[in-house]
Amino acid sequence: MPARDPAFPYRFTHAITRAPATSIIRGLRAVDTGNPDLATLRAHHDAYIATLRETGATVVELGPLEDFPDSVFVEDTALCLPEGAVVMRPGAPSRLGEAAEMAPHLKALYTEVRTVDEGHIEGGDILVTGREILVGRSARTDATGIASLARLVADWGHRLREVHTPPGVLHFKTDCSLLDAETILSTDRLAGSGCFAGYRVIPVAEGEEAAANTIRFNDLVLMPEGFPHTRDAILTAGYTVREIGNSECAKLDGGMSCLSLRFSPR
Ligand code: CIR
Repeated sequence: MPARDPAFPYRFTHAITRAPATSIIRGLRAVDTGNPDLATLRAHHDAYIATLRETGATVVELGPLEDFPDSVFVEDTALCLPEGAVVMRPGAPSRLGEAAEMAPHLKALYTEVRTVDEGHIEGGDILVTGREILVGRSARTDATGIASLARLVADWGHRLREVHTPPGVLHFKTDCSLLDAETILSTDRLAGSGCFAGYRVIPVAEGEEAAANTIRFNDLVLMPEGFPHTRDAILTAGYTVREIGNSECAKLDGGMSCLSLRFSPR
């Protein structure tokens, strides 16, 4: 097995995004706070893509899928690793078909594409760090799905650690994100479980829990706008931050990580 670059979880040559469908107004949400405004959502999505491109990455923009209201949230359809991609098996019945729609696009960029074929697992529950892959059990991700993923990535040299997504939280990464191979931004309610022992943890400011879902993408940290205390904590720790509007995706429980698949295929 070739040596892995320790920066592999945050250095990327490629990203895949998907344009929001007009059907997104029927998208899943835990609490109804109103429908997203499509023009604003598209403007935020465009800013997100432009920021990914600013780092020099190639962004593959896929067309909207009207049959799948939540399909803008591509992260949940796959896990992308240097050695290959794994197509997920979303636990939300309305999202199951999104994974098959993603598979051909991954096959165009990777030589190895594998598929989870039992249980359920969504990409939002998976955090890849410099030393392991953390997978949160949640309402969308079950033990069978996690075991299936563990088998599929074992011969690529990846080790999975099962953890728990806090009750009432959609995905594991709703509450945390990777800032570098050893540093995690996390809410206190998640870090309090002890799942990040041995990592450096930067806490999300109290009352700003919705700021936990950021992405480190090459030299930038993309975070939702409107969370000044958490932004300042990330800046003080030495990262370069770009704030992106997320008011409309937030109505559907979506954040920065959900909007892209990020990878560097070998
Ligand atoms: C859902 O409930 O599946 C979508 N409305 C939001 C998915 C967000 N995805 C993510 O956090 N990875």
